[in-house]
Amino acid sequence: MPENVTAFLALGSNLGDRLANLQRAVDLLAGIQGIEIVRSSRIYETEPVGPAQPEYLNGALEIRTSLAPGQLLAACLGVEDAMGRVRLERWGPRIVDVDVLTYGDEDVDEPDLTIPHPRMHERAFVLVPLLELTADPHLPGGRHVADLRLGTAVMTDVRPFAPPLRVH
Ligand code: GSY
Repeated sequence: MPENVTAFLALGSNLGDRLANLQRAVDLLAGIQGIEIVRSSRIYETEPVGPAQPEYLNGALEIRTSLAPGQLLAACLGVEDAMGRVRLERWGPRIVDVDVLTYGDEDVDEPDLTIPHPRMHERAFVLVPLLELTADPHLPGGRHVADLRLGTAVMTDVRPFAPPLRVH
């Protein structure tokens, strides 16, 4: 079993009671052996990226985990399934989305799992909450946040909506 590793997860929801969905995802994750939720970011309301669909609520979590990367992905998918997520359309609306963004400083390149998340550095709805939790996340391709040259425009489609989720 690996030593405990710090990982960051992204949360999103754009169907039903979105805030309650995100809190439920945290509660379910917290009940999984090998996952300790350390902190939640604040929650942001964000313009949908992709096809027309309702606005999302997005946030990020810092966790400590003894799970291997593939086990952590399985745990995240298990939470989505337990909450009744149905995968109809790849970029479509969803009750909940739980993505593994980073796993320590490791790079994972497996058929069903790429870490760091390959599009995380392009998405304000991921970066803005994540940067509340860590100033220098492990980004794809060895990038650093400074390389992204983020300006104030990063906040255009990302508005603070609610305080951090309860983690204990
Ligand atoms: O990639 C996760 C699902 N998703 C989102 C999201 O979480 N937030 C926003 N703003 N747009 C999105 N489009 C998709 S697909």
